[in-house]
Amino acid sequence: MNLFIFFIIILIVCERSFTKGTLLFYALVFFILNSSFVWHRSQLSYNMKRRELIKTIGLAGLVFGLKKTAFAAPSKSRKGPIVLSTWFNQSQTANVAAWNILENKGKALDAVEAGVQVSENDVNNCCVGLGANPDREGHVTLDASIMNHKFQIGAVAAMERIKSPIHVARQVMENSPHVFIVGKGAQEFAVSQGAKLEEETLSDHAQKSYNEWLKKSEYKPLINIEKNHGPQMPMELESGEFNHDTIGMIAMDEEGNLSGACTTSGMAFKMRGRVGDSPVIGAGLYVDNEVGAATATGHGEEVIRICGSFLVVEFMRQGYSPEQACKKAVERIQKATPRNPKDIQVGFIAINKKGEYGSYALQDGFDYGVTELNKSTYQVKSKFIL
Ligand code: SD4
Repeated sequence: MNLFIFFIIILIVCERSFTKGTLLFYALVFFILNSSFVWHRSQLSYNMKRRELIKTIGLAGLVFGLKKTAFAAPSKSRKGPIVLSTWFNQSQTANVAAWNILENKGKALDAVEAGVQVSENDVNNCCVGLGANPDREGHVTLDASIMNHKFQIGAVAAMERIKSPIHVARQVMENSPHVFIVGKGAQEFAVSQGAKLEEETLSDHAQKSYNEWLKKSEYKPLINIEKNHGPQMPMELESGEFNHDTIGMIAMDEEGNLSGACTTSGMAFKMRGRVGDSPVIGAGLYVDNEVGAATATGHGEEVIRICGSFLVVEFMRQGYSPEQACKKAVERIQKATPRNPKDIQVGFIAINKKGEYGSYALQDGFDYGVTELNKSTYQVKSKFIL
């Protein structure tokens, strides 16, 4: 068999996925090797000497090695570490916790976990952690997911009385043979990992909102906490602080590795057992370390419908910028939803491997916070399509 055809077959067997770039690369390797072979054949009257053969194979090996280094190794971030998270008011404190880790050359995974834990620990947060609004039967049920740069994932859903669902999600990822544990099982797993089973009480603001909600018992998620307020999602707390929503955080560390975390109490006054997008890998969160990361906030049913965060990452893989990728995913929701798009809100944030980031929302009002080198956390108001 022609040596070079054999060599190309070996390359193809070694490499399972093909992008346009990969195919072009193989074409180039084949061209170089084949030209070299033809030249040798003419020079050596079809009798290739062993020494020349070794040289040619060496050259091919070198090219193959260079290809692996250039395309597959995690590239170093050009911008240094960066972290972004949904809803600026949460980002201001959450990103700081993440940044403390990133600026000390810590890992993106540790940063996003520590970052979103700030919101989980904030008893005044309407929508994250045990202080958040309950379901329609008065139970606070929490969802969370985490993903690192090696496609390792962990998630919990509908978990009650455990303070840090993101930490349990990480323990599912690292200490269990599974990737997703829900309900009572998630709670038991958390306790087995050392978590304290907290009292089942509502925070003062959640109790007040719930009492208010019980008067009508209507399930009507508000499209945008930034523009609307009421018993389902009080915009302003008694302290004067503004309430915000699910926190999704994505980060790139000094090494250029990406990770993400997402944690929420879900939609206030949801049906018992309802799970949204936040703990569903591919919906509320996705990370592909060769491409980028994305996370979502808003009506989880709509994000799940289109595998939202995965879709954003796939659009970035196709070459779209983070903002364009988010926009295309939001447009997909607009097209796919059986509801009136004006009645729902969804927002995505995304970052690519170069450290470029962006967002898009269905409606006005979504914002997020970004923290990077030599800059304090700044607000970015998302563009929107309606
Ligand atoms: C959910 N996506 O459970 C979450 C809630 C949220 O803005 O993000 N609200 O559907």
